[in-house]
Amino acid sequence: MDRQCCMSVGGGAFEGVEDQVSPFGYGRGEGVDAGHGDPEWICSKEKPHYDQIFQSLNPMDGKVTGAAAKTEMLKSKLPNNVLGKIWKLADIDKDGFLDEEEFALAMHLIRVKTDGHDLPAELPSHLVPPSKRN
Ligand SMILES: [Ca+2]
Repeated sequence: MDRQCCMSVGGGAFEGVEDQVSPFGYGRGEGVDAGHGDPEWICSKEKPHYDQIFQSLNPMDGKVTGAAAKTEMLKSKLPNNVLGKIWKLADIDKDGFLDEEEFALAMHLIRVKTDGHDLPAELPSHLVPPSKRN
């Protein structure tokens, strides 16, 4: 052994990520957790911007088709399987279309993912659009 093993030194500031001791642990109000506990729907903040994109996709009866939404979502350069997952989370009523809120949610989830955060298996309740919470 002519090299000191870095592992024996300890993680320093990055130690304890698993048990949320460091600021890099999961559940620090980032990624899908952002907006948890806020009275306002997190997607509302960026919604005017998302609405503009939504309108540019020629919505019919207030909804955009899967094909139109897909074209926009592909611009994120995320892989198809990731976008498919985002679609499933965002199309809350599973009608194969995205309304204005579902679209904003899809855009939000794309942002979460491109920012390097993980996507949830199921949509956390604070991300469900207000109009779809019972
Ligand atoms: Ca829908």
